[in-house]
Amino acid sequence: MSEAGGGLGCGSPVPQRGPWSLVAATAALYLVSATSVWTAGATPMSREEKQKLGNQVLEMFDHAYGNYMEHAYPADELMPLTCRGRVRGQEPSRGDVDDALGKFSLTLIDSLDTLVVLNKTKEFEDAVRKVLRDVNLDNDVVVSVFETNIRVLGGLLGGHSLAIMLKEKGEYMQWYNDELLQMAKQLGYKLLPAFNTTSGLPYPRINLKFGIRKPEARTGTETDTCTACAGTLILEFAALSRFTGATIFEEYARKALDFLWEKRQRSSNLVGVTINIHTGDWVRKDSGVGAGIDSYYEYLLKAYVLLGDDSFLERFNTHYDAIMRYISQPPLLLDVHIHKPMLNARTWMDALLAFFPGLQVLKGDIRPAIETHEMLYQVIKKHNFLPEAFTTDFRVHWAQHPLRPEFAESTYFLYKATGDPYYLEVGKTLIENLNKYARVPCGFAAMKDVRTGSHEDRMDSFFLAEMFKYLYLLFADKEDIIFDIEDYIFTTEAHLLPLWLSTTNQRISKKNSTSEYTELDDSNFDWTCPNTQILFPNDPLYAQSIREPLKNVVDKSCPRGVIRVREESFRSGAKPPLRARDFMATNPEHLEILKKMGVSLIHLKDGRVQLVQHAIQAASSIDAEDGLRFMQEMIELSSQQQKEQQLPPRAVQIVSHPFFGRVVLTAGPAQFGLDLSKHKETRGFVASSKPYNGCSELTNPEAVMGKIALIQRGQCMFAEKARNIQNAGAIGGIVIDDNEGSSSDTAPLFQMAGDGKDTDDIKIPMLFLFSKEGSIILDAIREYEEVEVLLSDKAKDRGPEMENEEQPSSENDSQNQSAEQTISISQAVDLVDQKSSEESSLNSHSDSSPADTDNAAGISSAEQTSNPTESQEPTSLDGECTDLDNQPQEQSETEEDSNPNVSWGKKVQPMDSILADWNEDIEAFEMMEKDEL
Ligand code: DMJ
Repeated sequence: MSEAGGGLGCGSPVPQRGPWSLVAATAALYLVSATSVWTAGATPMSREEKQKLGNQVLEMFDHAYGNYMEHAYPADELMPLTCRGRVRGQEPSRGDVDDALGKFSLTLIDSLDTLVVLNKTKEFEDAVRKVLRDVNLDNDVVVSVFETNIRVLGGLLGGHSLAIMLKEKGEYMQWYNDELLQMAKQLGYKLLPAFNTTSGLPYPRINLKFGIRKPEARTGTETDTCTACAGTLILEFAALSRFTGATIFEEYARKALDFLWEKRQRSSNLVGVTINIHTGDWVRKDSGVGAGIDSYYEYLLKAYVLLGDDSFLERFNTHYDAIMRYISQPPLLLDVHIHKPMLNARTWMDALLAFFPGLQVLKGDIRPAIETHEMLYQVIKKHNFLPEAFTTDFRVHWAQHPLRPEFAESTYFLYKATGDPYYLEVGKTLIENLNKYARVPCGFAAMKDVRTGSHEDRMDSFFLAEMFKYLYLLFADKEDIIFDIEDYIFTTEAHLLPLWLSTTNQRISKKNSTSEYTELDDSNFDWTCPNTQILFPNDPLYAQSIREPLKNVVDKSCPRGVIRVREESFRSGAKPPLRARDFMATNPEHLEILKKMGVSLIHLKDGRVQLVQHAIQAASSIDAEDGLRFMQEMIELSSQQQKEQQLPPRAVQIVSHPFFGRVVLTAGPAQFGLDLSKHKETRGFVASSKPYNGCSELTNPEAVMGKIALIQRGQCMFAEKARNIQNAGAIGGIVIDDNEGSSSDTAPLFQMAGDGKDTDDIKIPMLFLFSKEGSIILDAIREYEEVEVLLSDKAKDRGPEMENEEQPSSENDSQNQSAEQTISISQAVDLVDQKSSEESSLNSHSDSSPADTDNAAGISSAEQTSNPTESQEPTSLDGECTDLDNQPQEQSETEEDSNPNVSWGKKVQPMDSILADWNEDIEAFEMMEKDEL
């Protein structure tokens, strides 16, 4: 997410019509006026230090951009671990994530205006020439309309905006003749067929060459799109219309926004996450400010700023009120159900919502912005990065982090609003963490798991479009930038559009007639801004005083209930509702409460207990609602326990020159051999075993003696390989998958099972790498011969000296998604297991190598159920807090010891699977609706 107005520019012609414009103009003044102010509380940062940090950002950008240009261009993205370009179709598909890739040199286009912001004008000139020379927008490839709009159309328009600015200055870009704009227009026309629906909402995907629906197009059958996908077009499309005079783009984008507005849920004024583009029905009725909706809200407010159209601000404010009423639970922002906005839809937050404090700054609502930002910062301090999702009690829910810029963006805007040097320190931490944990020799690699520090072979284009812009601007003084950033608005991808567009060609969009440039008479506009001190008290310690009470909100957090406590729960004398974590199946009082809530308890033959709720059997609608909440909590609890019983992935870190620990590979553990979570780590040089499959006595014991042996998967049991390399004197082993192209990006990791016999004789640690990760080590051997690795449960501090310092012990909150996320009123859900650990069901995991006997035995699924009342730390809402962060690790180890058949499923969820999980969540709520509570 990006934020408006670097830039909103109080000097921009914001029409002063009623209270709406006052709010935006107020925010504008924050951005303009506070840059040179600092407040007491945090120590001010010297100009030298700011410059040093700014230079560091420049160096980091060079490292990212330089490696992209050298090793990946003209491909869309850099793969920083394998140091090559990501070409769609040549790599295993990552699902929806790949829809951003259109074989149009995405990263180059997305980086264009960053080059100018970072004062790299020569490089910009060169980059523009390359775009004009090399980029083809007519490829037979199906791309996301949303991503192509924000990254490519936005990138071209941002590039054009700054190209004409430079040209006007008279030094650079003198040859430029609107070529980027012509490309933008060409692309705009390519996207238009997507809008050919009765609703006017665009199809989510389009074939750049063949459009929609034609047989060759391979797209056009989709029925749903996300709200943000349909509602994040207006800035780019309106800019395109106003730059070119072709009105159609702005009209289409307006029509889509009008439709979404009409479809808002009228009683809550919220919108759902996905909508049917033909019928306009909400498909997913959960509602938050993060994934799937985020930039819809952002664009309403920014459309008002850029286009000066009051109706956008009215809509934004209506939604904002609803967000603050239902979703905002400071410092948290929790998804709710659009029809039942007092019911939380989930117990976790996603990383995309980190843009929201920035948007609140633009709106002028600073307090909740400070609060949410502070909460997010504490999560970051704990995990070095913001995990893709984290729970309300701040545990990792999805552990990956694709170097998202939203938190940096909000940090920048809060600094602009408050002038508090605290936010400079926050930015410094972001820089340090990026260099320490994400920097690899060939760029910056996304984190696959923030807990282990392992990497993904991925550097998204938004990292260059957004992250470096916001970080650079954070430390820059006015004179460090060659143009006035206040004259521009940031799109969601941080592309810059000039605010003068607000008065250009304005009429064409409304009248759909002329293609002439029309200067508006601006006598109606008030060019002054209100005094922001009314909203932002004249207190230098204001921001600090808001942060202070939240100082330990993450570390000292009590786990929160799944559903917010309803107002009714506070009615005097009423007992608080029964919480799932307190429930005991043997307590008669609890059974009575269950009955009142319409929940029945069924004892299964195998000793487990099923809970089923029939809301109509509840004593009252309030009890029925309590019952729903109870069921949802129980499912969460059950799913959490499953996660806690599963082993987290391990890390293989290359520590020798030139990697120095900077490349961390996600590895699967073994159910036998040295347990790395207990014994910290094993470090050694690697050597390939002979035979490579390790299935017989090694013929090269002298080569593997005292080393970590590399063995290929297949042909015999994992344990047999381990014994053979151990007998040859190896101190550890890495099994590399024999399925070419397999990767933990696309395949679920698993544990290597024993051979069904006693494996106590195996003392060395064994880890498993998929083929792609394994080939990074094999390539390193080819290139550098001596390659040293560290096998551990979590990446260790890196850097030239690779200090052996220990990091705090890893959490065990696995990100594995339970198959039992959905709750159904009439559907039985296995929840409570009376026999606890005795009950475990064996399942063979999907073996990608059928001829392979490695996994023939002993792999179990995560289907073991357990009794929440026995294993969950008792925690009362108002009682003492238990630090859950340390708890699961111990719990897991105990369970793992007592049950060697523990396994874990998918460790990393690509975005499409995340969306699939969310779909499961929402199905549950659809069921709730049907039950008409
Ligand atoms: C960016 O592409 C944009 O900010 C978008 O709106 C959502 N998030 C990504 C970066 O995380």
